Amino acid sequence: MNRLFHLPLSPFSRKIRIVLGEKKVSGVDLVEERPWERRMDFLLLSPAGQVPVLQLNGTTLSDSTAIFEYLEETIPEPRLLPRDPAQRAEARRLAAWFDIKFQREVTENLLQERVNKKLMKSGYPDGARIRAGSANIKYHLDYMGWLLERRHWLAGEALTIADISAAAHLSCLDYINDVDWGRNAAVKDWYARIKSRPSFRPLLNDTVPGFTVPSHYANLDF
Ligand SMILES: N[C@@H](CCC(=O)N[C@@H](CS)C(=O)NCC(=O)O)C(=O)O
Repeated sequence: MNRLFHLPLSPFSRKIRIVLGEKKVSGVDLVEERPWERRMDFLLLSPAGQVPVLQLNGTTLSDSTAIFEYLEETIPEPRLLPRDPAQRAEARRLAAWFDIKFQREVTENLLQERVNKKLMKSGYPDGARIRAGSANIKYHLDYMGWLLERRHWLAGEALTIADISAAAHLSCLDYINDVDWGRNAAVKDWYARIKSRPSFRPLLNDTVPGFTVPSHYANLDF
């Protein structure tokens, strides 16, 4: 049985859902896993206790970058890493930018405080962290804008894992209305292009009880 253990508002889970969609892998059941419950059967699959975990054709994979690399190697088309080594390095640099730097400076501050704490029933949002996340996201959107005024996609002329990682994070933050799309026209145009891809659309139907999405969230033209 092919399964993806995920959480609807987990950027790393969304990243793998988009990759599976781009590579046209069908027949993967989505299983919602609340990692903080530390379910023993889940820990046996994922010693880190984190989503996503992908079970595909008898192989169990965890860590979104390891999963992505596995899928890129076993299902090479369409490519999500460029053929040229320098361009490939650029795509990996920017994917890591979002998975590590953006995650630490923005996603952890906003999503953790506004959503996860509520789901985990682990206290009240920390205003200082929310202010830090709200301030930091501006610099990241400006940097994305700078790139997208020079390139069609974040790492060059083709869609890569960098765009997928970035969009996975931003879509979670958009769910809680924490993205100012008016800040940069090139970023808004880029996100509208990603949003309308068939691989992305299923994500926009996710709902998390207790959180109301802004009206533009699932609107493909904003
Ligand atoms: N480096 C990991 C990060 C995964 C991650 O942080 N997952 C979060 C949800 S977005 C999680 O499961 N957190 C629970 C925990 O760390 O206990 C990846 O790329 O898959």
